[in-house]
Amino acid sequence: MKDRTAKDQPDSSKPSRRRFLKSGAVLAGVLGACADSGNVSDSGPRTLGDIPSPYGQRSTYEKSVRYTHLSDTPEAGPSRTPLQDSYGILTPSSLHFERHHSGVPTIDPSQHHLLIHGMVDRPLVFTMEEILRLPSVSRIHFIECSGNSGREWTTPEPTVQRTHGMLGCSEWTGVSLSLLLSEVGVQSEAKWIIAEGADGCKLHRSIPMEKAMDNIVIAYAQNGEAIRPEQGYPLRLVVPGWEGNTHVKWLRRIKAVDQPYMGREETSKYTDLMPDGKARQFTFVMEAKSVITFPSGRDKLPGPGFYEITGLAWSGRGLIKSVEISIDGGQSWQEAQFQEPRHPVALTRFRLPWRWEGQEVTLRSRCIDETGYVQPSREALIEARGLNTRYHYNGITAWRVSSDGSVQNAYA
Ligand SMILES: Nc1nc2c(c(=O)[nH]1)N[C@H]1C(S)=C(S)[C@@H](COP(=O)(O)O)O[C@H]1N2
Ligand SMILES: [Mo]
Repeated sequence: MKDRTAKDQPDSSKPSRRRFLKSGAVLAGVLGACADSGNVSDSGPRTLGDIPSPYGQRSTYEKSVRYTHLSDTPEAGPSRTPLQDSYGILTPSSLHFERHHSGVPTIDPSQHHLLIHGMVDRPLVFTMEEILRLPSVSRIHFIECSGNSGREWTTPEPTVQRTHGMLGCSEWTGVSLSLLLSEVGVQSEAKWIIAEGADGCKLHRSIPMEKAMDNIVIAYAQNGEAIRPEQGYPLRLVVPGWEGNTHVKWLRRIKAVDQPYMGREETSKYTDLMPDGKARQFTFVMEAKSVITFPSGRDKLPGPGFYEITGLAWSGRGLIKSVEISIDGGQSWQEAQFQEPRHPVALTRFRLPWRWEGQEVTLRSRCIDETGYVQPSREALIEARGLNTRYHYNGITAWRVSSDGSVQNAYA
C-alpha cells in the first residue's frame, strides 16, 4: 500500500468521497489479489548488503527512462519526462525532460561568468563564487516547453510521456534577478532584458523588464543539488509560468535594452500562426492544463476493480483551484482531490478513487486556475486557434479504456 500522510488524505467532508466510501469494499479487487502472509518465507540467507556509496543510484530493478526520438540533428532533439511513472509533484533531476538547440555544453564553474550590462549605471561581472555568496531563494515551479503536446493539434500521440513529457517540476534555488538588477542600477529607458546562454547557439530571449523585476530566479540548484548539465549547469533562468524557451540555460549574459531583439526564438520560432494568417508574438504565459497520468495511453488494466485515477495540473498564472474528472465521455464531471500543499505555478497532483466495472470508458481531466480560467476542450481550442501552430496546446486529453483494459489516446 502507498504510505499517505494525514495531509495527503482526501478531504472526507467532500460529498463525492463520502458517496464513494459508502459504496463499500472499495479495495476488494486490489486486496483480493494479494498473497496471504502465510506464504511469505523468512528463511532466506542472512548475508550482509552493500556498503554506503558516495553518490546514490536507484534500484537496478527500476527502468523508467526519458523518451527520445532523435532526428538527423540529435543535439537539437528533446527528451521527455516519464510522467506515467511519476509520483507526487517533483520530477527527479535525472528524469527531467531536456530541450537543447545545440547540445549540452561542458562548463567549468570556475571559468563561468555572468555579465549584466547595457542600459545600466554600473555594469557588473559575477563569478560563480560571488553569485553563491548572495542572498538566496528557493521555489517550486514547473517548466514546460511551449511545444509540449504540439502534435495533439493534428496527429495525437499514444502515451502521456509523448503527449505531455516536455514538462518537469523542481525546487529551484538561486538569486532573485531583481536583486542583481537593482545592484547594477537599471536606467529608466530600459524596457526589456536580453538573456543569453553560453551554448553553441548562444540561445537568447527578450523578456520585458516588468517580468525581470518581478519573480525571475537565476538558479544554480535543482532539487537540493547543483543543476545538472542538461538543465543549464552552472546557471539558468527560471521564469515562473512562462514558456520553457525563456528559461535560458548556461546563462552568461543579461543586457538591459530599450526594445526586444527579435531573435530567432521569438520570430521564426515560438510565435503562433493564427487562422487569419497573422502570428501572435511573445505569448509567454503557459495557460492552465491538466492530464491524467494513470491510467494513460498504453497502460493495460488487469481487470475490473479498484483503481486510483491520478494526474497533474498546472497553470502559469498561479494556483490550480480545481480539477474535475469525467468518466463518461465529458457528460458529467466530479471533483478530484489534491495533494497538499499546493504551490503556485507548480505541478499539482490530483487523485480520484475509481471502481472500473469492465466497460469501455473515456477518462478526461479539466482544470480551473485561480484566475477562473477553465482548460478548454480540444474542439474549442482548435476552433479558436486553428491548426497552423504547434505551440501552446492546452486542450483536454481523453484516454479511452477498452473493455479488455487497454488504454489509448481517444483522439489518436
Ligand atoms: N541556452 C539555452 N537555453 C535554453 C535552451 C537552449 O537550447 N539553450 N532551450 C530552451 C527550451 S526550448 C526549453 S523548453 C527549456 C528546457 O529546459 P530543460 O532542458 O531544463 O528541460 O530550456 C530553454 N533554455
Ligand atoms: Mo522549448
